[in-house]
Amino acid sequence: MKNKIALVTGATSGIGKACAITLAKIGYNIIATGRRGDRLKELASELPSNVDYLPLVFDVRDREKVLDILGALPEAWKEIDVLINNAGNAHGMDPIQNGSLDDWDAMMDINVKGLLYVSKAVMAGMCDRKSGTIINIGSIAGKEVYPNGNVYCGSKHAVDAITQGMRIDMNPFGIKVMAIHPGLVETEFSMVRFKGDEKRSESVYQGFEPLLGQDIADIVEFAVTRPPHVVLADIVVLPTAQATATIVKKNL
Ligand code: NDP
Ligand code: 8X3
Repeated sequence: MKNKIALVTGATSGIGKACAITLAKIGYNIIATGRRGDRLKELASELPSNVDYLPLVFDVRDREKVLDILGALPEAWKEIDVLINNAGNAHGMDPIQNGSLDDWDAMMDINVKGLLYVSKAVMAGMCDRKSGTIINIGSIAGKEVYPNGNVYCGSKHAVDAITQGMRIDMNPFGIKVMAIHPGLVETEFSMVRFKGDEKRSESVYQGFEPLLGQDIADIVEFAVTRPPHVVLADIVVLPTAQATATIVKKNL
């Protein structure tokens, strides 16, 4: 039997990279996407040799490119079984009256519209085949709103609502739709949010044990290995030290 296929967006670091490696280890052929082609090339050496690998370099904001590239996949890669919509980031963390328009555009264009473009390209085949699993990576920021989180929280609340809408519309096709909403995960996320400020980024994860990308990948593995009649619809996962988006027990 041929391997199933998983497409993971934002597989060049953090949660997406861990998901790609984990899914490969359980026998999925992997399509990994991101803007940093060098990182996608390096990922090849971290995947087991018994699976196939297709790296695709594109920006999820580029609607035409997303639809062109995913609409013209090589024959052997067309039937995607699992889509992990993971690409995304926070950009800036300012009171809304001081927010940067560029940051707002980035978050809405990547986290919301990028997820929609990729989904649009992949859902058509899943609907035809009446099979597939879509896992959207949301956030605790999609369940709560916290000070200065304004637009990032808005983008992740949108992911939550879009996931619920997808689950309803995909229901007649038997397609599983789920969301994982993590709390604090130590990745490159804070370096992006704080625009390369290492000290500020490191301080986010100091004084407690944050989640790692692998913790999210473990949930993905559990989700995709459930029997056909089971979908994990909506998962919030936090570090034990975290109670809400803003309450984190730190020993500093
Ligand atoms: P990272 O910064 O480590 O990874 C982000 C990934 O998204 C990278 O692979 C990056 O690839 C990709 N990406 C970002 N912008 C684009 C773009 N325009 N086009 C294509 N790919 C893009 O962060 P995380 O792993 O933490 O983040 C992954 C997801 O998890 C995000 O959706 C984030 O919102 C969510 N999340 C993160 C949490 C955390 O605390 N870290 C908690 C809750 C949710 P490249 O730069 O190569 O394009
Ligand atoms: C990332 C986690 O708490 O910074 O989505 O919003 S948080």
